[in-house]
Amino acid sequence: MAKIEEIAGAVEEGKVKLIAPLIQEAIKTGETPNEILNRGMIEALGKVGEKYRNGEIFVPEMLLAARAMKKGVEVLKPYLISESSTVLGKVIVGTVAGDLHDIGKNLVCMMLENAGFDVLDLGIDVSTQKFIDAIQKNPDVSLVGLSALLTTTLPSMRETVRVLNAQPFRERIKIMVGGTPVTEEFAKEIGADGYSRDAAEAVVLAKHLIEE
Ligand code: B1M
Repeated sequence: MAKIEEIAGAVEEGKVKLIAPLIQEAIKTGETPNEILNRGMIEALGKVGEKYRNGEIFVPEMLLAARAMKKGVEVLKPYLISESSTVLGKVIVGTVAGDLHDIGKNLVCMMLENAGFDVLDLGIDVSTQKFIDAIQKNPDVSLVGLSALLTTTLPSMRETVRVLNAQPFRERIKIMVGGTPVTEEFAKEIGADGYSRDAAEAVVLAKHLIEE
């Protein structure tokens, strides 16, 4: 079996201990870090989501798969990160209130850092007030990124953007949003400045927004 398939299997089955050696072996055999991340891990987690939706697995299995994925990202990080000498700007990122999903948000943070952004990650379940406090404490922030993975936390995203839009600091920041249930239309409707589908697009969007 190809190493990438073994990695995907280990993520799907939540075999955390197998992940690091499998990734190291895959790298040795010439697989690229991006292939390992996309085909080995992100796709596998997508399958886990489908199985959960179909009632084939439950939250504990989903949690184990998430742990395996996190371990994998940790092992891959040094291969994915390249030291950037320029600082493009400071960005505050967080998963909105009520939402505990952070794997995608962490990838977005990693890619933004990689591209030269100074990233302040507020974590998960971030209240609107926490976003406001962080923006006020960091007057050099030019970008704020909100992530949501649940249809039930889209209202939190909407509310945070609504409150941020009414703040005196709004003129100096741009707001970008993302996460599976978020769409371009939703982003426009709630008054965010931009939406991106994945971490790579988030970097393109972030660069575009700070140049505007
Ligand atoms: Co949850 N979960 N989960 N989950 N989970 C989903 C999201 C779900 C789609 C599964 C399903 O039903 N098929 C479903 C949501 C359904 C819906 O709302 N319509 C769901 C559910 C229902 C739940 C619970 C409610 C289950 C329960 O308790 N009954 C519960 C909610 C907890 C809460 O948040 N309050 C829950 C819990 C969990 C775990 C804790 C077990 C775990 C999360 C662990 C963690 O994150 N630390 C988990 C997981 C792992 C998933 C799935 C399987 C995988 C999510 C993931 O990490 N994907 C997920 C199914 C799925 O997505 N297919 C599912 C990989 C990641 C790389 O992709 O996060 O989409 P993603 O990020 C992408 C893009 O979306 C984008 O870029 C990223 C990288 O390319 N992006 C941005 C994300 N944020 C961005 C921000 C940006 C720009 C782009 O700009 C700022």
